Amino acid sequence: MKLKSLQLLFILPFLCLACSKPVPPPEPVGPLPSPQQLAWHEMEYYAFVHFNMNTFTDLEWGLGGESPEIFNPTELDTRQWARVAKEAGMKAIILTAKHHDGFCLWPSEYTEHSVKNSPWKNGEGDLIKELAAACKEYGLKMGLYLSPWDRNHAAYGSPEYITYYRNQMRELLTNYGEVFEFWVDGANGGDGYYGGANETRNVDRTTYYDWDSTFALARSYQPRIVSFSDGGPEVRWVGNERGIASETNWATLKRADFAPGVADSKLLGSGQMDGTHWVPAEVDVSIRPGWYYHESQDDKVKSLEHLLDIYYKSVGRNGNLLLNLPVDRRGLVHENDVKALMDLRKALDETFADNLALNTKASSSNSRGSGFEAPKVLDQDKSTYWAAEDGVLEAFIELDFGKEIDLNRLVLQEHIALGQRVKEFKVEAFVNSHYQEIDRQTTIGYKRILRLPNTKTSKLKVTILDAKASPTISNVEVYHSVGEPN
Ligand code: FUL
Repeated sequence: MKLKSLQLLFILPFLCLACSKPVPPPEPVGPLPSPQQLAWHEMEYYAFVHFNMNTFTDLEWGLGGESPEIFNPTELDTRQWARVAKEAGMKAIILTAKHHDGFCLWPSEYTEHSVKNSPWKNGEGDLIKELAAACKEYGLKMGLYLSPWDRNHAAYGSPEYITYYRNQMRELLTNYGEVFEFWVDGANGGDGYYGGANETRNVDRTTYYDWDSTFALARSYQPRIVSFSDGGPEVRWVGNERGIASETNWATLKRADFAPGVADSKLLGSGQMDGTHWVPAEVDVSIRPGWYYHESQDDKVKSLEHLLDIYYKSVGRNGNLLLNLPVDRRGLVHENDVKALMDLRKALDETFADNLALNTKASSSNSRGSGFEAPKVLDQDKSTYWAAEDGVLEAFIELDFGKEIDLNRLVLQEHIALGQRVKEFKVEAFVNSHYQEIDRQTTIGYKRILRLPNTKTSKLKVTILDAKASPTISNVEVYHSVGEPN
């Protein structure tokens, strides 16, 4: 008898294992990101480069009648751009292949208004080719900005210009290897040179380009590309050029209500919880006041404090940061900008060096079971996550540090492959033997970074207060920044 019960004790766990069904993952809550968009989210921080005719005319918007003779960088070095971007921790460079004045940085077959008629390399140069090679060498991705508005082209405003625009798009997206992002801005129509007509031309921004077909063409040339504009289709503008995403930032949008140049900037900032498509926000901002280089702004490079603030309000608010570097007349990222970038990198590296959540104990008020328990938020595996049971919209995760520690930064990530869910959450610290609220916020999304007050605590609790469906959290990190202004 004794032997029998012992045997049973031994066999029982195996029997249970054999009969217990694996816990299925939660059902996704749409809209969902595409694989391209998931890869895009992980890029987080990359460079914009505004370098073109305006660099030499000291303008922000050229009229279109500038002579190609003016374009003449003396020390152009895309490898310097790529080295700087890489050392700054950026993942890509997006270049203004053509801005509103219409000058092309590659020898386009469809116009004379390009580098081929400039003194740079005796008209033999191709800046896109050079950038593609430099990005490849430094392990960066390349993106291209092709302004829809063209103040140089004689046919701007007519159907002929759309053919021209699409031909140029094809050149850029088929001749230079992989392009990760196609960038379309919203400025469109107005005064221009227009082949010498020197007049005002306006277009219907919603219909003129037939954007659905134009973006479909981009995808046909580069299946892994994401296209950016005020309303996506894959990546949206954040609604301002100050480097600030809204605190509430849904990656979802009612896409049909937006078009390049037709956008409600407030809605672009927050996204729409009930959006029909996954269209996450990209935060574009320049490291100087202007997008283009102006010597007069050499001493107006943003301070470390300002750049850190931008980082927390972009990457820290579920947006990607596209930080613009106005390459100078030599064709180099200016020394002052390089210094600012490296200072930012150093500050971020110091702050995020030591994840205090590692080796702590994580528990939760609810979990859907095996494979979805609280410690999954600490395993540094982006494919695993803590999930509450279906229908449970309020639940917490608690981290027990085992001793009192100092902290002031919290990183949270949702498992967005199953949709963005969290609507509201609070953060509490265990101070003087009881929990005290230290922050309360709305959305999380791909990534949320909170600058918390300096706090001494032995435990931290993150409570999801409301969500579109049971929360799925893939990552929690805790830090103590000492060098940064808090
Ligand atoms: C805007 C343009 O008009 C600016 O010149 C700049 O390129 C900015 C990034 O996009 O729409």
